[in-house]
Amino acid sequence: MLLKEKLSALIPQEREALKEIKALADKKVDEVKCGQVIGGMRGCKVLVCDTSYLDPYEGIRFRGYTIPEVQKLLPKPGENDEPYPLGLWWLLLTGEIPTKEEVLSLEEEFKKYAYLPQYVIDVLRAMPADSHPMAMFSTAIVAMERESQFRKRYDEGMTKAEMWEPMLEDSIRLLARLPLIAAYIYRRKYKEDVHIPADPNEDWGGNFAHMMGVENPEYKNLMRLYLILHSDHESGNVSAHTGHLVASALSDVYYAISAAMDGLAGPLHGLANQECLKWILNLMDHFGGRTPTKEEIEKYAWDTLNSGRVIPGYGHAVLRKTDPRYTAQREFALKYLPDDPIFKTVSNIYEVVPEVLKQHGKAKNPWPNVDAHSGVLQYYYGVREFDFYTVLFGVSRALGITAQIIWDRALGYPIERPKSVTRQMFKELAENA
Ligand code: AMX
Repeated sequence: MLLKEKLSALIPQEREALKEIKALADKKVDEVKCGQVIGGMRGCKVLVCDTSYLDPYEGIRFRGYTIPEVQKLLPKPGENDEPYPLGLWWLLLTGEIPTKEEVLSLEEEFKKYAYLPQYVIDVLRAMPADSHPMAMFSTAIVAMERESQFRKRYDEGMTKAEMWEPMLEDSIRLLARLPLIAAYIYRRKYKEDVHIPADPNEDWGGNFAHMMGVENPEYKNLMRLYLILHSDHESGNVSAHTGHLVASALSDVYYAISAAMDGLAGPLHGLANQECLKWILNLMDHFGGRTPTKEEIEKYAWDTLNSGRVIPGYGHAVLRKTDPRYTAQREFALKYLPDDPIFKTVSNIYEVVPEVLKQHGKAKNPWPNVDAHSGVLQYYYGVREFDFYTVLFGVSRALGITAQIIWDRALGYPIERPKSVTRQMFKELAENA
């Protein structure tokens, strides 16, 4: 496999490079303030992640490339299409923009494992009809743990240096199936349990759109874009950090990704896309279904804040400007659905809410994040079941987390184990500092 060959060549160099950092073991890299610990470790430099970096004012760069650069440089199925999401996975793993041939080799590899075993279907069907799609998604992933090559090789006594190989194998097998699992959940829950077989001629992203049942080339493009945008956001966010933490105990990819999905399912993280479209549609309903004026939006935003709720899709723990993932989706909307009334509402909200949040004076970042825009695009193409939106996010986020934890094993990072002290000890430490 071309990707494995590439990684086999890269890993020894990167292990050597890590030795230079290890030699600096006694050097200070950060000072941690009391407020940071009590405040969810915000801003503490305690994680290392090479797949992407999130600059507060510039937004995400995947291996140094901005979103517009990735859109321009990664190979595409056709001239006017968005890139292959698996090209992004190649980039995250290797740091290099792949050739089309390299991406197609990965597409072929994925196709070998792109089937849904009956036992996974049975597990999903055994879950009560009102189970949240994220609970179903996470359960299906962990159910497949029995197939882990990593666990098998661990039981056979593989060395630490070999661990990245079965991690890569497990990741490919899992990622190959995620769109099938997600589409199965979608069609079981919302489309009368009628399922659409995979199309062997489609790429990983286009096939996902096809199996969801939206036969529209624009939606396939949107799906490719979506899968790229939500993939990786360095490693401190809840889902990526969970994946890294769980994998650090040498739990395999299935355990790590299932746990990561449980974190993504929180309303302050990935579930915000579901909450966000709900907020927008409630706002429109409140004004008789029409696009409300900016004054009306302003009043509605204040009502939300005054009732003690957050405005979903706005704010971010790291970002301090409009999320470039929001901007990329806005550009897609401007191209394909400029006159859609919900998109117009999203645009008006963008003009009003940052000012409201500034006046409110609490949120450190009044600008929109990725979730403020993703729902309207799905809704436009007919995917209107809000509680499914986080599953779409999850399929994409698994690209980033698997890339991160394959490298965790390649570099032999240890089990994560920070120190905790009692609240009293912590107070004394701060008072005596
Ligand atoms: N609306 C109202 N209040 C907000 C707000 C918003 N959109 N964003 C932040 N605040 C409030 C916080 O609740 C907090 O209030 P508190 O002091 O009473 O607890 C205060 O502003 C300070 O918060 P912060 O330091 O600016 O943000 P944070 O790092 O603690 O949290 C986030 C970041 C994203 C959880 C928060 O901005 C939020 O709740 N946003 C809405 C939900 C959302 O869009 N989540 C998606 C994030 C992206 C993702 O992971 N998918």
